[in-house]
Amino acid sequence: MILFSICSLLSFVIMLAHGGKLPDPEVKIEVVHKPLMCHRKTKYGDMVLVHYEGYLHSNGTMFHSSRLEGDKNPVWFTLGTREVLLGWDKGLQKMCIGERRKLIVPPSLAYGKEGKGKIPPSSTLLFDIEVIDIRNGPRSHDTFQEMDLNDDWKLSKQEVKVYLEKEFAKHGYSPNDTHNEAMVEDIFKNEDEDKDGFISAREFTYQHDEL
Ligand SMILES: *[C@@H]1O[C@H](CO)[C@@H](O)[C@H](O)[C@H]1NC(C)=O
Ligand SMILES: *[C@@H]1O[C@H](CO)[C@@H](O)[C@H](O)[C@H]1NC(C)=O
Ligand SMILES: [Ca+2]
Ligand SMILES: [Ca+2]
Repeated sequence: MILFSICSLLSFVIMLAHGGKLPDPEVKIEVVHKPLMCHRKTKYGDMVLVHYEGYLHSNGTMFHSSRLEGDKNPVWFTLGTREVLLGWDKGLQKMCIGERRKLIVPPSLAYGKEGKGKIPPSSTLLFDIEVIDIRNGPRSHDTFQEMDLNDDWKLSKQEVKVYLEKEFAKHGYSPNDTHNEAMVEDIFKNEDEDKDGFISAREFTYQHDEL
């Protein structure tokens, strides 16, 4: 009992010491389920496949469910690139395949003061999210290393071609050299900015603005 009150006194004092400045808005994360086996964890730039439900935190109204709405398929997104809500980018790091989390996302990391569609202005949201699959993002460091066969930190046309051939084969397309070579030329036209005949790591990871 005495220990308990000392602890709560301590945390009260710590709270006072932090008083004055408001902490950055944070996502509250609750791990609902974590699988025993975990071969890889989500990280910046990964493509992540999820099923999710979204609720208004105020009264629990569900505003979206990937399991019940649309084509009922899970959805892919790229983590950490603001393709989705900031609350997701922050709250879905280091997750295993099969892991489920509840996120409580403040409005500033969701739809803000304006709200959107079914979501009223300044809404705190609750998401229930399950990770179904994780893949290397198209521009990830891992993808670059996989493509860079001789580890010289740049991609030759040959390396890009080999990668394309592998990718096409993986998806069941019959090999077509003419087509692949045309694609490689096209890729280099766009990505090899300094025209030295190689795609550097910097050129590769740079996100080109869509025109
Ligand atoms: C929950 O809140 C939203 C937004 O304020 C409102 O539109 C909805 O009717 C509420 N639902 C219930 C069950 O109270
Ligand atoms: C290979 O690709 C070229 C160029 O895209 C196309 O014209 C040709 O029909 C393709 N050949 C085969 C066998 O699919
Ligand atoms: Ca190389
Ligand atoms: Ca280059």
